[in-house]
Amino acid sequence: MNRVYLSLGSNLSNPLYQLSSALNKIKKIQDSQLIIQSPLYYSLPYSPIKQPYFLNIAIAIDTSLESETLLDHIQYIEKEQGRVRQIERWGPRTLDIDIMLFGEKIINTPRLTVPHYDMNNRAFMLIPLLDIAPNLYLPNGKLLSEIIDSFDQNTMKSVMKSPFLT
Ligand code: A4P
Ligand code: MG
Repeated sequence: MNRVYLSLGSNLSNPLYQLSSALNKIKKIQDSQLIIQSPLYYSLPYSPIKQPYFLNIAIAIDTSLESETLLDHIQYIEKEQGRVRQIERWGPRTLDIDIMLFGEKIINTPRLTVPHYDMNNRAFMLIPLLDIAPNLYLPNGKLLSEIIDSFDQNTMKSVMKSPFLT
């Protein structure tokens, strides 16, 4: 059994609906159990491209699935609800589910890089993660809260707790 931390984000097609629907599907993944979910956060897009703000959440699940089997499940969920049909073409994805951490494992396969390759720079991933795992050490031996302490003020301000209940 591994404790897995997932990051969910959406900035299109009713993000609140996208996240709650994804959570309901994650709860039904076989051999897995949802342990805890963070509050919901608004976050400014971490991207050079202008786009709407995101809603982000972090969750912990316990799973006895192999990492790539779990990835199959989350990609199926993304596919089911993650794209909106626009006129004559598929629009941008409305749901991102990333595996931040998979137990203590370090994974580098063609399909999977864990820990997530850029999570240490992403306040929208780490701040919700801190809510659900305040004493977490990352596989590089660093304490999560210490990484967040080193963020500058602008990075911190890019992520705000949402008043929506989840
Ligand atoms: N893959 C490898 N490692 C992982 C992992 N740890 N978890 C592979 C999940 N997937 C992983 O993913 C492409 C491939 O990565 C998958 O097929 C899988 O095998 P993708 O999600 O289709 O790629 P993408 O999202 O188009 O690109 P990328 O680089 O993953 O985008 P990011 O980096 O995830 O950025 N700003 C805010 N505020 N909030 C957000 O949620 N999200 C993004 C997406 C950008 N800015 C954001 C947010
Ligand atoms: Mg992604």
